[in-house]
Amino acid sequence: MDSGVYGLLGQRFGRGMDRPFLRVPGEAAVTYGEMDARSAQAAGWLAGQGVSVGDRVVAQIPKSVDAVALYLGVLRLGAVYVPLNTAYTSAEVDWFVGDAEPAVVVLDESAMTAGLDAARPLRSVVERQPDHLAALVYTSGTTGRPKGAMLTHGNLACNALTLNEAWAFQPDDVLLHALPIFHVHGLMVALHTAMLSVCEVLFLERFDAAEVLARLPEATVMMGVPTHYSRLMRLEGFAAAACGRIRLLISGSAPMTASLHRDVAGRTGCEVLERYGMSEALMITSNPYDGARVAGTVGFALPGIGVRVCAADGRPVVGQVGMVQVQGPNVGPGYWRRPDATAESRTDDGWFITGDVGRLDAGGRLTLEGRAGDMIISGGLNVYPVEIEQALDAHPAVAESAVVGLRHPDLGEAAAAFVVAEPGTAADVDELPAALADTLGDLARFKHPKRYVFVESLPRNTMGKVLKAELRVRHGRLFLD
Ligand code: MLC
Repeated sequence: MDSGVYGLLGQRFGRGMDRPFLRVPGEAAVTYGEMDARSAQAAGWLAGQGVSVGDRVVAQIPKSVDAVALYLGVLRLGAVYVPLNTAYTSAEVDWFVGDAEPAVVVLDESAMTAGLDAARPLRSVVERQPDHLAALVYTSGTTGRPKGAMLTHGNLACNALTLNEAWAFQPDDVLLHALPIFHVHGLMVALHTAMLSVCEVLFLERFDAAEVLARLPEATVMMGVPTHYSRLMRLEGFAAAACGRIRLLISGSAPMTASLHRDVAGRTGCEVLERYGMSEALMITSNPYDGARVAGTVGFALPGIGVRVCAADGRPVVGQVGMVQVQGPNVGPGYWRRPDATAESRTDDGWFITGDVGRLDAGGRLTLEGRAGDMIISGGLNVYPVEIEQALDAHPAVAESAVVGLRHPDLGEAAAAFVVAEPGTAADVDELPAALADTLGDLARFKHPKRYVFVESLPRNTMGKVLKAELRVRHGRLFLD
């Protein structure tokens, strides 16, 4: 793999340069050849800005054809792509820029597009080895400080090849793509897998259930998060007729409930294929393409990947609940400039500790049972309570707070804040949520609690630690009733 992941993709799509790649509804499809040329312009533009091999390029830009060209241009130049959620506030972006120390930060899409138009294309693909860095994908940390998960060319290439085969991609597939492209799911899993078979990608700007339903009859494969499927289920037209060409519906990034899995199958005749992954290790397990897709499970370790579940004493166990650990060419080398966090995430024998709790059956099928920490997965996005609690606690009317994830009919799980008002501040409970939302102004809106509950005190154990599990049980139906 001398020319890295771009070399691999190019080798495959080089056979079909005239074939359509990205098709935005209402626009002419961009062919593979056109994307190859555009990414060469992106590489030329970046080189003109002083970007060279190994430099980071941070991008916070809307989903577009040129955003894909920028990503591919970074890969072919041998630089390191750092995508940021478009919902991040400028305070959050400043933090990421400070941490990643990029050569270039792309925030203005139209200036970028003009830059690409004017750039001299750089057609060569820089030589890269499997252990060279290709991307940093930020995931928030348990201490509230985000960590950049490093992904190499080798990680991306091997995972793409594995998924392309496991999910039986063929040149006549049409992938319906309504995911954001600032995370591994929409950017790498979806695009690389399709590119390896030179497939067409129906490229929707965002997930709008009605629009997705309208486009579904043209597609053969869709990848989404459970919220996408639960939103589709609310539309009557989401039924077998709309899925006439569909051969595969894939779900990931958050657990799909067994009932949603059954409901989708009942309505469309398609058994959703649920898979499991994370930014640090790309895709880890998948339900089988041929074989039983069991609702509520995430299937088997993908070829070449080791998955084990370990008890508290570190012993691998079968049939019992324990910590899920992973090993393989999919696992990234660690967190950017955080050797402490990298070391903490590895066992002594080098397995990556996912932070997920699960159970393997004797046949190797994995069922996830929850997470070791407090992390909330809301609509496929990770939300870290400590970051929100720290901001809430800084408000003068707040004595203390605890943020937990509770079941939510749309988002799967959503953040709820339990707040103890500061005595004597005479906080007006009706006005407090608005005031607190203001306090959270530096944090992206998707992280903000969807509900504030004012309580006299927080439940604690004898050591004084807040019992979040008790809050989750006691208020488990907050968003459901
Ligand atoms: C949007 N909002 C959310 C949210 N998304 N709140 C909580 N959780 C979310 N996921 C809030 C906004 O802040 C805003 O709040 C309001 O909802 C409307 O915003 P929107 O942008 O119009 O939302 P919508 O388009 O409806 O988006 C919801 C969604 C989207 C579920 C379609 O979040 C989505 O596409 N999620 C997919 C995420 C994803 O790709 N994850 C992959 C991670 S990779 P307000 O208060 O301003 O009104 C990974 C590894 C792996 O995990 O295995 O795949």
